[in-house]
Amino acid sequence: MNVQAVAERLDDAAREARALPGGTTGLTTTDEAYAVQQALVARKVARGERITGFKLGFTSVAKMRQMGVSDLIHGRITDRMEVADGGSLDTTRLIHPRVEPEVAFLLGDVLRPGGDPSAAVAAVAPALEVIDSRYDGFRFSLPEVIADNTSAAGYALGPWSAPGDLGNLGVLLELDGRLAQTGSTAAILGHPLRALAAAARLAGELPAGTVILAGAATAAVPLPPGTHVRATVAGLGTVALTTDKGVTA
Ligand code: 0L1
Ligand code: MG
Repeated sequence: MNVQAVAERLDDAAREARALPGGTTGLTTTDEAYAVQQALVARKVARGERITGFKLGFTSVAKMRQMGVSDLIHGRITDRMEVADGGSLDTTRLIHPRVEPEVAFLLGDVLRPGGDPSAAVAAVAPALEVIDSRYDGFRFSLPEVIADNTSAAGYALGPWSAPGDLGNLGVLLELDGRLAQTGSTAAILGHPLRALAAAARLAGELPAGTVILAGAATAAVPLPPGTHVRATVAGLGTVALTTDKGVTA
């Protein structure tokens, strides 16, 4: 297994919106997988993308069940993936996008492994994450999805507010005004702040200004072109985007 070669295959697949068959990377360990992810993200940075933050995946039982895995994973998000709240996401550059409702944190202070996550948080927001596996049919092994930067493809952030009690807030996901998923922030590792603590444990030190997507509160749903999607987190508000052919995010 050649780290750079696998990173290049995944990068090309994303840039050409073309799925790779799962099971063909030769990846067997999570250490190898994170090395590939790092090389993949380095290619994005070399093209001018700026890392804006960190994401956690498989933080809820619903997501673990949906994808048949049982481990927490993490990836990087960049400025190119961000869609303004209420803005448009060009799905022509994606393969088979799905969307999920999340909670995002903004760090006002550095968060070190073992540090108090609530002391480091400046603000919290409702979020949408768009995932787009670079593997055919979202079929992959755990090392493969890690190498693929945990399927990260897009995100939108709603209004930031001061963090209150996030332990059990209702979460709704609507597509074109129809309810698609309901859940609770309690589904995110029992409490979204636990995801933040896990992020610091997994990533090492997280600097002030980092955005952290804490993970989905429900299973992800397919996101076809021409769809208006909205997430509501009780007490935090709403965040929305529209998928629109021909408009670059
Ligand atoms: O929960 C996540 O954001 C991880 C996504 C990776 C797995 C998937 O593609 O569903
Ligand atoms: Mg997610």
